[in-house]
Amino acid sequence: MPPIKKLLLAAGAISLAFAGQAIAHAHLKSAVPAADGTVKTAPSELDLTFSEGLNLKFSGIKVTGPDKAAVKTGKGMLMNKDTTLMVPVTDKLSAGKYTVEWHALSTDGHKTNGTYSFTVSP
Ligand SMILES: [Cu+2]
Repeated sequence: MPPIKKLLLAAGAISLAFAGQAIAHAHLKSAVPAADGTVKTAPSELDLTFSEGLNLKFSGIKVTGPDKAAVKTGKGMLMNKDTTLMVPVTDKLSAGKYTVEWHALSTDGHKTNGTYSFTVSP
């Protein structure tokens, strides 16, 4: 077998292995306000519920608002058997679109991250 073909096979096997593992990691299952959702009242906290328990020390969110301005958030805490990350929002959110960048370390030691947005209607 030519070396390049061996390499491609190995790469394929590795990506398959990762794809299989990814199912067991902490994925964002739901959020309040919901991902891609619109709320009429500015939220005073964000709740992110994951498929697995999290390690609080290495999990968190970064929120940015319209004009890419950083939104002040408080200290997060875990609920629901450590699967829900609750983060208080210190700033009063005005109308606009907000982006939540999250990162999580699940109790099985795997890191995941993602981004979603929600909108506060005027
Ligand atoms: Cu995992």
